[in-house]
Amino acid sequence: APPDFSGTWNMVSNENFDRYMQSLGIDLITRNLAKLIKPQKIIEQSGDSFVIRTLSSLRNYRVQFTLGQEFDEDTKGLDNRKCKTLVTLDNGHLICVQKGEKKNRGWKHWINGDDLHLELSCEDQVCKQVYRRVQEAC
Ligand code: VL7
Repeated sequence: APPDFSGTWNMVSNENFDRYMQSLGIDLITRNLAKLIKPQKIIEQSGDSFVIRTLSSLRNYRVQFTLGQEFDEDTKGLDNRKCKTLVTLDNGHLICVQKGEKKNRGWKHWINGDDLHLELSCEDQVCKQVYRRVQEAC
């Protein structure tokens, strides 16, 4: 069965985030603030439809999509670019391609136990993040 990404997930590790942000042209002051935060992901999945919220004290970002349907993404509050974005599910991996000004841009999510993995790519940089599931009260 395909995984259910739904839930609340807290960041536990973040590798190469600074160079990923540099590849997106994020200024030094913003990068230094962004490196200090540990965002939370809130994912709502129902069938092929997703809402992913990335929440932090510095910025919030929300993206909504249906698998296999390309859409216009505006990375407002992040690097403020427009992309043609497509997300697909391949062997339990949620794979996003963000076509636009930046080459080789996208991200991948997958689940391993209680961990949600995220690889963010832009140009020649890959940022590797891990989030841990927040257990809800019974
Ligand atoms: C994108 C941000 C750096 C600006 C603030 C940093 C605060 C918290 O694309 C992303 O997630 C996907 C997959 O889950 C769904 O949209 C997260 C975060 C990387 C790049 C830009 C620095 C300013 C980040 C919103």
